[in-house]
Amino acid sequence: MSAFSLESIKNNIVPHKYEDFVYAYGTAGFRSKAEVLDSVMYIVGILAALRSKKLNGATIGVMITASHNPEEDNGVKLVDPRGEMLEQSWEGYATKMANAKDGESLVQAVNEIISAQKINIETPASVIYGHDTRPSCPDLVKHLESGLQVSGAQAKNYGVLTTPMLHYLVRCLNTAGTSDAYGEPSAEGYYKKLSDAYKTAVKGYARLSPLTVDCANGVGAIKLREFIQHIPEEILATNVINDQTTTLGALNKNCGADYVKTNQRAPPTATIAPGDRFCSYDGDADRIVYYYVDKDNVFRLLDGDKIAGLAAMFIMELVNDAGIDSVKVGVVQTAYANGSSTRYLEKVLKVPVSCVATGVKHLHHEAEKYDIGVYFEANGHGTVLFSPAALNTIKTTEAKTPAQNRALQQLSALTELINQTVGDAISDMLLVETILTNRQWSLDAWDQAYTDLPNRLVKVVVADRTIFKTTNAERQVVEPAGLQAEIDAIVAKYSNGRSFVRASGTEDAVRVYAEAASRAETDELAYKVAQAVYDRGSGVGSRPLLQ
Ligand code: 16G
Ligand code: MG
Repeated sequence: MSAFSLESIKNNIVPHKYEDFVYAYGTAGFRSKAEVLDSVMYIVGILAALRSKKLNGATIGVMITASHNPEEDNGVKLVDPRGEMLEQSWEGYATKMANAKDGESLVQAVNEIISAQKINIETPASVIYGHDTRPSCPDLVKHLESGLQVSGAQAKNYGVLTTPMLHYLVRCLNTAGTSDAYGEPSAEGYYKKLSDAYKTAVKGYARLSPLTVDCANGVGAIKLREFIQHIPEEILATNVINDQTTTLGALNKNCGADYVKTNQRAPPTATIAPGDRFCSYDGDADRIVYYYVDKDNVFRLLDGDKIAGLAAMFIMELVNDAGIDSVKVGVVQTAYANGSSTRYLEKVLKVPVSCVATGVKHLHHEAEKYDIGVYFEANGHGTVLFSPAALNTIKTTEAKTPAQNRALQQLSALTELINQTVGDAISDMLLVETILTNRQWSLDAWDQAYTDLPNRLVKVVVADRTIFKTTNAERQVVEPAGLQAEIDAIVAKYSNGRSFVRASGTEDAVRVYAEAASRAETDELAYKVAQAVYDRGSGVGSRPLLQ
């Protein structure tokens, strides 16, 4: 291991592929075509080392993935010591460093961070990293390693991982040997923690019919196969499909959670009949949706909103049965949550619901405000967080009846089963399977909680999406001026109408969401709002591009 050296940082800079390409650390880190990311990997290595030094040598994680994006894309994001996303105030540093085009300006950017953050560069740095199955990963890893090398970081490559496993490892390493130890910092440790908890949580209940898991031809296939070695088939039966992790071009192609959610249909590779149980992961296995076909062979999606409703319902009942009513449950959603789901949570479950801006980090932070915070985006990103106080109550309450004892044990198992660092497809799948097994419910039975309002998501390509500014958790537009009034006037004409617009954080487009009482009304509402966005956005071409 070498020492931190500004001279080396300058001399080893990786040139930018294109002169005019502008990099930005966005909702999911840096993400774009893999071919432009070499220079970014190098600076991420340096940034991760600086972040570790700033936090007294705590281990920082780096994950190389572009999630549900096509195979030719890639991306990279940093993971903070407790397994959360990189603190937002550092995103600007990442962007600044990534756009430094020569050694001099990179060193200047590094020096600015060191002085603004009062970093002692003598402090040791520790960084771990992992990547998904994309063919571009090995080369990108080399550039990352070069950045870690010039920063003198102690680094460890964990190889191919799901994103949530990397988050898990970071938390384990940083809590090892403390009273807060999260687990064994290895893939085995992760499998063991989750599988042991699952066995406890379903003990005494009959196993459900097999679950088919579409792994998007990504890393989830490899890791799920390893994981299920830890659970006997009499306890959990799975059937893995879309597991072609070495077939070029297969990743996320016509499969995976994003395909299913966006197209509202099963992947063409899935043969699905009434009574069958299916779920889909995305390319890095941090997101999941369930689905089935009803008796008339109509496709039914059980998305992140449905998972949130199921989890909140089950956990609230356990809290009640455990006699620990002081522990308050809350749910966090975004504006994309179906209106019916919000109504179900508020009116039927009577659980407090908060709405925050899109992006896991926003939901995660809001969920931390509850004793037990359930958070899910409609697209299937989400988890359940237990506060230290809630954990303590669950662990220390003495049961007075067998029923109370059982509820406390179940809650305790859930605290181990549910990934506390970030949404995790494998862990979320086990959560859903636990609840359905405890209830002996089919997917159809779960789906009865409420009926989704018809909804439509459209994309409008405009000249400059950054002029669209929102407030109130993205539910209202403040700029361009006048647009919100126009949307309000359009929405007012539709029964149960709701619509909002926001600039995408991952694509160059403005997204329009609409829902209303009927499919026809929903489509008309979406189209009218999209037209209004297009007119204000000095649109590209002659018509709004709806996708
Ligand atoms: C990213 C976010 C996801 C969000 C999506 C929105 C993370 C890990 N991922 O994938 O939470 O739903 O962006 O995309 O935060 P959009 O801004 O293009 O609509
Ligand atoms: Mg993902």
